[in-house]
Amino acid sequence: MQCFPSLVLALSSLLGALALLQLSLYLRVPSRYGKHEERLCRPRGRLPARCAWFVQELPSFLVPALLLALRSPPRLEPLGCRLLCCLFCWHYFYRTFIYPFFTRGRPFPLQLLFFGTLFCVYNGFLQGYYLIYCAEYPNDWCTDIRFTSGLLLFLLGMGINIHSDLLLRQLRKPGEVTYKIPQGGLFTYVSGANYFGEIVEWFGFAIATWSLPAFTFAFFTLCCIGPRAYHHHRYYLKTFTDYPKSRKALIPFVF
Ligand code: NDX
Repeated sequence: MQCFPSLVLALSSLLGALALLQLSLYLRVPSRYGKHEERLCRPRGRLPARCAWFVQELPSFLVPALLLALRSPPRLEPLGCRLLCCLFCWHYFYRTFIYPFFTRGRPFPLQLLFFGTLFCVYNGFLQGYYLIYCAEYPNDWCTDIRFTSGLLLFLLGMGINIHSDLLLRQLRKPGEVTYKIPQGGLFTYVSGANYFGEIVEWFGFAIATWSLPAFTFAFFTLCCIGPRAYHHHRYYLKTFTDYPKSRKALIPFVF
């Protein structure tokens, strides 16, 4: 396989278009899973959350890993390039092999699982293909301000995301499916603390890679889970009369 810049451009543009479609579809009505799924008790058409998240996220880890293994002779020089590919795989290792096995979430709708899996194949290919076959970085990229600041943001975002997912999980005992008011960590300031972390993470990745595919993916993430944070916030305000009034939806003190 070789690098086709026009393929990267086409796939990134399509991802950008999907982000806008996503925004227009889910700004007014949330995507129908988790607390926004109305028909909760029908097990048909749903997969247990553990299984669903594993299946859905696996391609985001597997596709870049396969591309890396198939690359002959191995490239990934300089060090900056190798590190960036590892960051992407590291996030999806967590999301595929760790997150699903601890989740206490409700069963996930099969239809969304299908589209989610397709999305992960698509994005895993785009990010992996670009980093492994196309990206060119100078040898001193690791000391470039874009790499270092992006890496810091990525790590900060990932830390917030993992910590917030943990706080959400601790709200339930095993087998429980009720919703409670999240407390602690960044939930003190926003209802979508896990989403805020994930968005910071992918914008950090985009800055560190300084690439069109990564910026488009960060934009997609914002359009996908930004509106969802807003809908979570509205849900909490509607459901809990004692919900903290100073808490924002997604961005601390701002929105
Ligand atoms: N999966 C990313 N679009 C998505 C699945 C849905 O990783 O057709 C995007 C991802 C997919 C989406 C994915 C892509 C676009 C799709 C969409 C479906 C339709 C859409 C395919 C792939 C589509 C077009 C048209 C463009 C093609 O019971 P429960 O499950 O609610 O329990 C929850 C629990 N919890 C609570 N427990 C007690 N009390 C409370 N108050 C609670 N609040 C929540 O915590 C869950 O078990 C858990 C987390 O819930 P929630 O709702 O806060 O997060 P969730 O949305 O489930 O995300 C989980 C993690 C989170 O860290 C988030 O940052 C990350 O995954 N994520 C999620 C979505 C996308 C994404 C990251 C990204 O874009 N980077």
